Amino acid sequence: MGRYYQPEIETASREKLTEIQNEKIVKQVKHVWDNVPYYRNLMEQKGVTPDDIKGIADLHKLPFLTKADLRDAYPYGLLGTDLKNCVRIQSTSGTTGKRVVAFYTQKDIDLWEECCARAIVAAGGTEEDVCQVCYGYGLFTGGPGLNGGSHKVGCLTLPMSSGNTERQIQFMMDLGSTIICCTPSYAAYIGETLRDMGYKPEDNKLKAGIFGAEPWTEEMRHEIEKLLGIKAYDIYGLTETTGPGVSFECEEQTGMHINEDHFYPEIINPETGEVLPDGELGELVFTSLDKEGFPLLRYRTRDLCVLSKKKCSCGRTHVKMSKPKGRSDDMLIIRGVNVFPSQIEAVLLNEGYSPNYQIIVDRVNNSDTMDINVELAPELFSDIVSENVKREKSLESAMRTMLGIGPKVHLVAPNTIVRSEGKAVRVIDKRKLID
Ligand code: DLL
Repeated sequence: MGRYYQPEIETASREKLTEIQNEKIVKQVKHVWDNVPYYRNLMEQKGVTPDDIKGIADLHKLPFLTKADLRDAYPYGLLGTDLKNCVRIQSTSGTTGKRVVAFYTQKDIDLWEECCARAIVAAGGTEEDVCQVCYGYGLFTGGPGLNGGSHKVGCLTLPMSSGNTERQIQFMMDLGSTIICCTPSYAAYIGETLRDMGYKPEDNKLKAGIFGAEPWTEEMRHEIEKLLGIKAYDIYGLTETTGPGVSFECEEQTGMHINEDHFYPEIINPETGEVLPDGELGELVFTSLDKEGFPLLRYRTRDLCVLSKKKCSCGRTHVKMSKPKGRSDDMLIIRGVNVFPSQIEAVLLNEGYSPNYQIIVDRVNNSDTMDINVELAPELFSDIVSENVKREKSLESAMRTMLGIGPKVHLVAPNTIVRSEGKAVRVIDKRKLID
């Protein structure tokens, strides 16, 4: 295997790519119109029919899809084919109301795994490699996506899933892992643990890491590269489009090539929806060009990015996206888990607390922490310490059930959380995740 997994498409000329995209979008819009009444209805409201879409240049005529649509249509409303043709679901970590359930046919899985294989080959992967996948397996797309990609490349695949760092390290050292796939914060943690155990970077056989699912900075890249003695590659994706592998970094490490034969990207002004030219910062929107099970058109990711078609030294021609530079909604990513402040508010109200709270997110030793200060109403206030501790524990457990991760809850006295005159400041994010 050479430097590319699918050289013909990964290095295709712009003309060829546009031709492919034009052909696919016409078919895909027709497929969605015929099979997804929810989206057909949105098109009708906008007065657009498949006849209006003759190619990518007409894409702007189509309506957007948002997370709110996914919620409205939950679970089957955006399904693009008979359920009997689907072989898998994956889902986001959010819970009721915010959960995204995506459906895959076998063809969808194959294309997804090919996208991940492209990322692994771009990081130097071949059939000689031992690829340790420590993204979560299960509903989260990280483990299954990279696992499939690793198989396609022919690497010896270690389906470790996340956690149990001691076991991760034992397998890594005993089996000589050469590629590691996980969140950047977990990579840093593994690196620190190795160092604390007395290993030097040259003691492991790792050469590359494929890290994503959460924002990370160039500083963090350098730290991980130093700790593990590897080259660290970024990978991006979201459940709604497939999962990891929507885009990936090559050796130039100056942005992630979008697999634009499968996912057509646009950058829009998040306020007006207007499409912006390459080079401008805006919200990333994806149209899946060939997905059958969950064929989302013009899906607003809420990730703020810049696109660039500058020539890349790796030879790949696909457009590059910058690392996401923030979000146009209030979603937080904490230890790889997507968290919305509204979920926290829902738990508090459910449990009989006031909606006066503040979420403090930080990164300590490369691991995210989340503390929630919750103000007690005067009638709940108690100066019996054991009573408060009991309440905190019970709230922490309710939060863990809702969010999938456990924050630390601190009950605070009535009227101690500063009231804002404008929008309440619910989140204090002390992590410096954006360069
Ligand atoms: O995080 C898929 C994934 C798994 C990507 C493994 C990469 C590696 P979701 O849980 O649906 O899917 O979260 C998607 O995570 O909209 C971004 O805000 C964020 N995100 C994903 N990759 C990156 C990255 C997976 N490389 C949301 N850098 C997206 C920054 C990222 N943010």
